[in-house]
Amino acid sequence: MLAAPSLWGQNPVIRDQFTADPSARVFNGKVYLYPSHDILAPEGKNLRKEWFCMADYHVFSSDDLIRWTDHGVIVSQEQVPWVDSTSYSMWAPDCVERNGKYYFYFPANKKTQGPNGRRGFGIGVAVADHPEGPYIPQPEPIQGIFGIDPNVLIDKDGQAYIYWSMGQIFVAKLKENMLELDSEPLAIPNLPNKGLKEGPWVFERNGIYYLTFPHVENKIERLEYAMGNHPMGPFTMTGIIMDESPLNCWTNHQSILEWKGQWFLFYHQNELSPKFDKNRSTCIDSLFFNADGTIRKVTPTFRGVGLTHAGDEIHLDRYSLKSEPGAAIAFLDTTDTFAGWKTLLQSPQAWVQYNSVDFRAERFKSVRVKTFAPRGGALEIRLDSPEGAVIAQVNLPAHDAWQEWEVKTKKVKPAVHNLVVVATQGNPVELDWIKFE
Ligand code: FUB
Repeated sequence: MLAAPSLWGQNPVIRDQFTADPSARVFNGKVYLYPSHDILAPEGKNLRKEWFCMADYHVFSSDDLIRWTDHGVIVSQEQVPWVDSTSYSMWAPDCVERNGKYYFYFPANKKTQGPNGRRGFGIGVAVADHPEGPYIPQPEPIQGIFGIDPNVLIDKDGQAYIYWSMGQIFVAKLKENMLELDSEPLAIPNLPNKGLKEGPWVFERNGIYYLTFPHVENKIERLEYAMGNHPMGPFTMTGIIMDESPLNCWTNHQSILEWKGQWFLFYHQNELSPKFDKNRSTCIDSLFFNADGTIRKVTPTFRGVGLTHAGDEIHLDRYSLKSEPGAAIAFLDTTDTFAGWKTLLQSPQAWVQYNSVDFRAERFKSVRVKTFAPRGGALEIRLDSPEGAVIAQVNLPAHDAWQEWEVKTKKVKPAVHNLVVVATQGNPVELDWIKFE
């Protein structure tokens, strides 16, 4: 059974569970997201409380990058014969399609010891007829791989390559059956020697092969890339795709895809778990190339990608811009971060701007606003910029519980607009959302 779709189009994109290491793929015109599923270590299982804990994988799909449907669990540690089901080690996966079959690659701790006496990580494959499953796991992991973070590229000539990491980044050819190696693993040379490298994601654009990966150049991971002319390299280190997390999340992990003419970077942050960076959430931002094929650095945003329909709840805490100082965000409920955030307009003329709101489909007559303002206050809603036309004014009598207010709006040209909400009085106002009706 499908879970109810989540409707955000803002970062993070999934808000009812933690989703890390997002591998995004386009299958049959839709975007499918195969992340790992962070949880808190369950009690009584002899697990490290401060470490990664992952028991299964969900798959999500979207046809607009805004509405995501959770198709539920596709593979769990209990279901795979070779996986140590007490290890909670189902780390970063990937999925590719070949000849109508879907191959889901995932790392996990093995039950049995390898030739080096270590249990360690193997990489398994589960196969399905549809991107959302059901997936049938192979009885054994891929022979010849000891590592994590599988990523598969099927090149234009049909040859498939698998990349993974274990200290270094490795590549090998895959056989036509997508289940066995067809060459000895090659440790990819000329990447930084110092600092952890993991999470390879390779894609091709205009004949250039991009090897992207998280790397600890300083204290925590940042996203870097190298460019080459062949899936097996040689690659030349080229630059940084995303700097270290402003929230100090130790890991990051990326996938990059083109969809409907735009390139996107999928990555993760710990914004829904600021105190524990092993509970991470998928974010999406647009990615652009320079004329010479190099990648422009991506700055993480709250706003994310896609339009927000004016008739939906517009959560301005995922703002595009804000006044400094005077505007801030905070969790609605610090004991339940999945409930999201509120916007705090704390001084006169404090404002937040939220870009790309779609007014094209309907004529709206009023706007509904949910606020908390114990001393009362006043808001103005302006169009396109902080100095833009005022389309609504909301006077707020003092109220000490969250309350909704509805006021008439001026006519809004049916187009995509940026919205700005300004506190026009000195009293602090907390804002949950606004929506047009
Ligand atoms: O999610 C567990 C590990 O953290 C992944 O396998 C790495 O890429 C890092 O994101």
